[in-house]
Amino acid sequence: MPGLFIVVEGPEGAGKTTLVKRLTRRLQQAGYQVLEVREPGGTDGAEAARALVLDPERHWSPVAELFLILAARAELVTRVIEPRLREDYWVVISDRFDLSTEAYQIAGRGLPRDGVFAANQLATGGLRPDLTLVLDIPPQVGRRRQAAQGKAPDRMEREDEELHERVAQAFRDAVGPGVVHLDAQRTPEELEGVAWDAIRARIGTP
Ligand code: T5A
Repeated sequence: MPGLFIVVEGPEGAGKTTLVKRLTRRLQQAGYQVLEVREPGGTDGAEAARALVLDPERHWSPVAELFLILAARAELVTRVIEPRLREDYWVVISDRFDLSTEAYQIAGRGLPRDGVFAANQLATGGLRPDLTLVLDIPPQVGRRRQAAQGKAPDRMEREDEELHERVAQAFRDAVGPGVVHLDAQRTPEELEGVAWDAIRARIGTP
């Protein structure tokens, strides 16, 4: 597809949302049309699934949690992301995508890799990010940043330290086509600079 699909990934509080907003501005200044999305979310149905899966009052089995997340992803991909990527000069930038499923549902919850990959393939129709920027940060540092914001923790944020350590390790270990690791303990300005370098390298802009 002619458009570019960029994903920002990492543990809780790594600075993903902050970076997505900064990169959106940079890309727009460079003349691209940019669509910002978050996962799970981005359509009415996907936002409803997000509210269900992150509701701290609800209990979901790991498999049910996976399917709520994948229901949201299927909606977002088919209704929003793919139509944009079919057009020139469009960049879709997503706050999380399928690497989060590997980190949380496979490494964190212990679901079987092959089954999760097959279900994700069905949900996405095989869509893969062109570039995945992984923000590496010790989970305690990210969670301290979140605590400083004073937000009520959601269902995932209430999980124990061991799960969050497995999740962070899975992000640190991630490799593959288009995967670039960035040190999330830099300042937001520095992080934006190195992320922009990675994007320029991918799109070939001098
Ligand atoms: N989930 C999601 C799954 O289990 N499986 C999946 O497949 C998917 C897609 C989504 C939840 O869903 C789960 C994982 C998640 O638990 P979310 O809201 O996307 O939830 O995830 P969070 O990580 O909880 O989002 P946050 O908004 O809390 O964290 P961000 O976006 O990483 O961080 P951000 O930018 O909001 O910044 C947090 C704080 O740090 C400061 C900011 O100002 C803010 O106060 N900050 C920095 N401070 C110092 N240096 C920097 N470089 C900073 N950048 C930001």
